[in-house]
Amino acid sequence: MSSASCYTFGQYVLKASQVFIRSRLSIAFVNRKPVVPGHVLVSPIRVVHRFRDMTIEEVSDLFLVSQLVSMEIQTHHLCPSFTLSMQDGKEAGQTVHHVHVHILPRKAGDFQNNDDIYTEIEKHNDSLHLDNPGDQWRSDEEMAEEASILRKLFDKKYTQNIE
Ligand code: AMW
Repeated sequence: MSSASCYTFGQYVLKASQVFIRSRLSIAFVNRKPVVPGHVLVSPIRVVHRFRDMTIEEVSDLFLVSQLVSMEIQTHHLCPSFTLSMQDGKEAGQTVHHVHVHILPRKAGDFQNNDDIYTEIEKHNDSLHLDNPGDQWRSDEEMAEEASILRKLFDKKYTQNIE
């Protein structure tokens, strides 16, 4: 994985310790406030606000990395299914001004109704507007530990193919 000490994620700065894949045009990183265990994000490295603004190469890379992440996480978290989602624009619930794919591991019975996950994502977005949202964020150490476990899964097999 190429090194950088931090990355821009819209209006935020991500520590490199949160990132577990860096391809030529995308990064995959752990979420500071996951909706379900293993909820991670994939973004273009370039700061691109909207999906429509991405180049063909960026779209292709973003979805290849998303596919790769879901394949490995499936084995790692022993989860058979995923919800992949993208909120493209304020009215759709996008809060970070930088394209990102949410990858959410799913298991049988994890929500009373399958689509409740979308309500949870919505509530989760609302909570980003609380007075002290940082109270709900995971520590840098916890995120770094999760990323370091995930990085090992990808370093071994794939990094050379997606760099
Ligand atoms: W969106 O509402 O824009 O579809 O989702 C933003 C996502 O980014 C949320 O899941 C939120 O927890 C996550 N997030 C925001 N800032 C950071 C950060 N600095 N590090 C990791 N995840 C973040």
